[in-house]
Amino acid sequence: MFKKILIANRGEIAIRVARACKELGISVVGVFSDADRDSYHLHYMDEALWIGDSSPQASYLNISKIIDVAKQAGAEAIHPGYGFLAENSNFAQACEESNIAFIGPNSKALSLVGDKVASRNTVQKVGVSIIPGMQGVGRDTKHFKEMANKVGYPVIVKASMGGGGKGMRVVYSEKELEASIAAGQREAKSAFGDASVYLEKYVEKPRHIEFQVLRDHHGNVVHLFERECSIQRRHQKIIEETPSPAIDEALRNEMGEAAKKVIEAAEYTNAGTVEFLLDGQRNYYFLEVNARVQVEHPITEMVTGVDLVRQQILIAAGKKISNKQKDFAQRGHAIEARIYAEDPENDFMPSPGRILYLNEASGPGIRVDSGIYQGWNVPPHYDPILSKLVVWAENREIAIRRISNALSNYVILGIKTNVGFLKRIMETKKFREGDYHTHFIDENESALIRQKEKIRNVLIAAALLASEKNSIMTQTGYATSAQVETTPWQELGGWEICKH
Ligand code: MV4
Repeated sequence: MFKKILIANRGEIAIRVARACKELGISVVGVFSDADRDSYHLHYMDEALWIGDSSPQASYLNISKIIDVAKQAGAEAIHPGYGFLAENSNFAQACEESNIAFIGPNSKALSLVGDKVASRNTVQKVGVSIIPGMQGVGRDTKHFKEMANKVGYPVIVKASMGGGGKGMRVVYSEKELEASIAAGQREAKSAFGDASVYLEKYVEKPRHIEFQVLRDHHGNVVHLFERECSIQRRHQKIIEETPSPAIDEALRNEMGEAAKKVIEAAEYTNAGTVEFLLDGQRNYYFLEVNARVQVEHPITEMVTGVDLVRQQILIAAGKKISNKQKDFAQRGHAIEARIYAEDPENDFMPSPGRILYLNEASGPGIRVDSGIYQGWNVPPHYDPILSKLVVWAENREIAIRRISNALSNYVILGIKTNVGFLKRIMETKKFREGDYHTHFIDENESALIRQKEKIRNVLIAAALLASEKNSIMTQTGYATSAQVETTPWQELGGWEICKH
């Protein structure tokens, strides 16, 4: 087993990984940029090394610097977390060349799953269904036109080296096709340094369902069921839950087995996620492999009892997965809501700044994976995720009430957050019924965004009360989960102005 692991990340995920290391008796080396000198993740490290100035390029994306500090600290392995270098095959290769274990798949598997066209071909060979479309990259306009006519409009043009939604163009008719190809190529070139694009049938209003898979270096592979991730905005997931309200036992087993086949075909090791689209007729199609521990991994941990980060470390150290597929089961229901420093009323602009007051939710069945503390200044340089509120309950209905109450009790003052927005999603009829798809937020955005006027009036009233009566804000009760309509007062969390 490793004695020392370097965590090449920051924020809540760096803390999550540090916990798994400590529980294995492994010491942890943290890294930080100039912007992260006071960051919470450093409190969880046995030692911490500076890797560069505040820009991600100079620090958390700086391959040679991270390898250097890992060597300097004597770390035998690097955990990349998610984002930054987590799926970068050059980074995995640099680790391999330096004899440092990269806690993830090897560089060859990373290259394969990073190439969406190559992945489609690999997956098709093992008999897992892919969305009808091109086998390779598009050659010329004629090739695109022929394929579009074959699969029928609408179609979607995607970047071969893309993923996560960048470089995608939906095309509704032949007259838009040529311009969309050109635009897709330009975007792909600038985002991924590779202009190749391909075309497939566009699946309208699908659900996004992904399967968690683990595969060791001895050929053992298991899946840990699905996560439903359809509640997203501009390709950024917001709420995830498991089990998915959309699939039954038979379909779950079939998709889980398909996910394992994908991972085997790619000769992929460690933890990975196989993404599928599910259409309105319950047909599922392979979309892509995410080669990292994902932001939403805790919901799988809550219903299976498996510590995924611990498993990642054990697999990287060469250990065998000792359990068989039949040993795993889903128990109860888990939901995660991602808490961001952003302003839903202002087009979700990032809202960095000082956290003046923080009271994170707690209670039975509540887990908060957090990277923040009261008094900390959220820097503007990175992804604005602050923490993740995760709940477990016996069933979906209770889990929704539990997370709704927990959101009411989650108080962050000083910066704008999406907490109220998340709570309003939980209160919609469609979410409660489990009847939603990937366009849920787009279709309901205006209803989900608080009326500016209403909240402004409440804040003015609060300020007046506070100044005139020399009162302070005191935490008191909380909104009841039976409440479907929220008032701005409730969105302040369990607070009221009290005379002092
Ligand atoms: C699609 C699609 C519909 N049809 N492909 C978005 C991110 C990337 N992983 C692939 N994505 C999509 N590919 C076809 N042929 C719709 C999406 C999509 C989506 C997928 C998953 C989760 C959220 C999404 C939001 C919009 C579009």
